[in-house]
Amino acid sequence: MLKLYGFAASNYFNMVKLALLEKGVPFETVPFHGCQNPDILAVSPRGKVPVLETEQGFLSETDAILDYIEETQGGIALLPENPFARAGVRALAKEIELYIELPARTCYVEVVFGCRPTPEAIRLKAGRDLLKGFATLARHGKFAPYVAGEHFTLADLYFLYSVEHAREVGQSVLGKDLLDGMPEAQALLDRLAQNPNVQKVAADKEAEWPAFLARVRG
Ligand SMILES: N[C@@H](CCC(=O)N[C@@H](CS)C(=O)NCC(=O)O)C(=O)O
Repeated sequence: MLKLYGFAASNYFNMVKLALLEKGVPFETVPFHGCQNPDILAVSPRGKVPVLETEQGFLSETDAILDYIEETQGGIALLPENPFARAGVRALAKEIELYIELPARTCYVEVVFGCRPTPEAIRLKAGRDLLKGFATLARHGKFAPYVAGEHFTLADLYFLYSVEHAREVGQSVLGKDLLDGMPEAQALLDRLAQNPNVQKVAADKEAEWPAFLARVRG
């Protein structure tokens, strides 16, 4: 059986977890925190979460893991059949990762974890990058009703698990809600919040959040 290593407070872990739940693929979770200890690096070369253990060995990097699951497991497809449409979904997911999740992450320590302040130059860059990232999503996302159109895809996983903290960062560094002017995106978040698997992932995250914060702050 597949084993998913990570922790419920991790947004990347939750992307893979929701993919497995939506597809109905059986899996076990293994508690695992990213760091630079040799035993962790033996499993995850950059010391990051999530990791998927398969019969053939360990896989890291969320996009590679999601592609592996898509290619090897049954259940609902999270990528379209048509190669051009598949590439379009991957482009949307990559844009959300590179231009929304990663710039927001530079301010997580202050804004999401409530630890030390972020240097001003990094806050300014995060704000500039996030404005461009959300403008990209507004331009490219279809939200009809899902990010890439009619069907739930990998782009929705990146959207759902990147936007919440990115909005918190936007509020802190720009003093605005980055989804203002994107009512279809908010409607999609509301729709996804009704999904029982999304609710399960959220409940697991909420249950783990206090211990995770204590760990990060310690
Ligand atoms: N590029 C990685 C990013 C994963 C990532 O940043 N995971 C975080 C937790 S949400 C982590 O492991 N952080 C630990 C660290 O950076 O040391 C992926 O796509 O899986």
